[in-house]
Amino acid sequence: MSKKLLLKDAHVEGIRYFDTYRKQGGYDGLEKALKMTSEEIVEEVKASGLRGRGGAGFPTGLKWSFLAKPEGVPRYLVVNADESEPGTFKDRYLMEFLPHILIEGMIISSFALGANTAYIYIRGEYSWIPDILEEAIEEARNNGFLGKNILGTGFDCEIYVQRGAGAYICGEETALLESLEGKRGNPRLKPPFPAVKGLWESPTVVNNVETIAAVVPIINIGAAEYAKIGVGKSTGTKLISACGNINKPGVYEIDMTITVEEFIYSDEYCGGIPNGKKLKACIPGGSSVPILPANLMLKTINGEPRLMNYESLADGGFATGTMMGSGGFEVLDEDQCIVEHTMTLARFYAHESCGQCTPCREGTPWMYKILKKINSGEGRMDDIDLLWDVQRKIEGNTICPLGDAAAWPVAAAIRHFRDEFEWHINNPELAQTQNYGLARY
Ligand code: L3W
Ligand code: SF4
Repeated sequence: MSKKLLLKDAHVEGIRYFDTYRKQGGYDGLEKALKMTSEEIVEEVKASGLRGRGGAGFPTGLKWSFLAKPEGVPRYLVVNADESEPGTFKDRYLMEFLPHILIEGMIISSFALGANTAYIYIRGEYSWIPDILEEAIEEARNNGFLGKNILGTGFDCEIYVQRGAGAYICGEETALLESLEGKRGNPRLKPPFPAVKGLWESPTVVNNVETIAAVVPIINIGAAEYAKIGVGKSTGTKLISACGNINKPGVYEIDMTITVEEFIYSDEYCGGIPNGKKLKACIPGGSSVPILPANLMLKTINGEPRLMNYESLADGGFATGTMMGSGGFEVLDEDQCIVEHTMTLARFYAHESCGQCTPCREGTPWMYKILKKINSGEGRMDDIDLLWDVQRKIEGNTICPLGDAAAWPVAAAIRHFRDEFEWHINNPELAQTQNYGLARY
């Protein structure tokens, strides 16, 4: 059974509220942290090996140590709660059921970074969650953990919740900052990174909800204990939101030593595939990461069992591997059509492109158009090569990662499931009326 750090009290009735959270040991971590120096906390987070849980997996302690500290300039902590990646809903779970672990993590992190103001930027569609967060903030303040002179230490901290308006691009950290400043959420060119020039041109750390929540157990159990969980550079626990053709969709906390096979088939996690269907493919890290067919998903190219962690999922590069991403784990059974699925994703990215860069603005709708044509049985063989060519011209040629995120799923679908594209072209009448996965019967 995986060790639980973030969700250990998720089953406790009333854990959403301060009194219950406190009874379970909540805010002990903050009390401990306030007796440390900010440098000691940063060192602890570095030593824990914690990596950003939003998608990129960047080392959190390293990011914190990049924070510029010019005299007389405020610093900010911004929590990225714009969880919009299709298949990803683990931050929603944390905020809805355990809001205080996020608030506690934010206060510890703000203290470590020397920030007196912190923001939670939350996606607009999570319309019921800001009230939950506001209530938790109020409770923390009423109990002396937030506001002026926290626990008599002289440290002041305020947390504000800002709602987004439903744009996926605002999950990109610099678009988020633009939006938080009241502007249209267009990504900025990096560098400068937010750690140097972020919110209102001040040094800013932007971290995902789960990343900041993980700071609480790191302080509670200590970096050394935290780093013992997991394997290699995948330390600690990871939340995975599981969906698609599985018996038990939901949010699971794993230690990153379990195999993909165990995650899909064990009753502790996804509980297998309904109706005894076969596994066809998985997208393990949110819609932006490459899809992998079952054989490569369960075993690496060297025949080793594939593990649910950053290194193992990426083993083999994009030729035979994928990415941990945001931990949005989607399972596709043998009845699914990869062309249709890829088309749906392409439509999403085309809709969400902000339009600043030509390859993304023009390329994403073009990919959708080609996929739609192939899916509806109107494609030609050279459309597959055209689609490959368009995605190649987007990848690496844009301001922000949305371009790559749109290109990778298309590339992986062609790389691993070219036969399905060809089937649609060779069987136009069937393709017009039937789903590929079902048509094979
Ligand atoms: C200072 C340097 N800071 C890097 C910081 C940078 C950022 C972090 C990672 O995209 C991915 C994307 C999605 N000085 C620095 C530095 N940093 N060098 O490190 O940066 P980066 O550019 O690698 O990634 P990113 O822009 O944060 C995130 C993928 O995640 N994704 C998830 C998307 C959606 C969600 C969601 O719904 N929750 O996360 C899934 O794969 O495609 O590739 O903070 O500033 N020298
Ligand atoms: Fe906008 Fe796409 Fe360019 Fe990102 S890659 S800045 S979403 S046009």
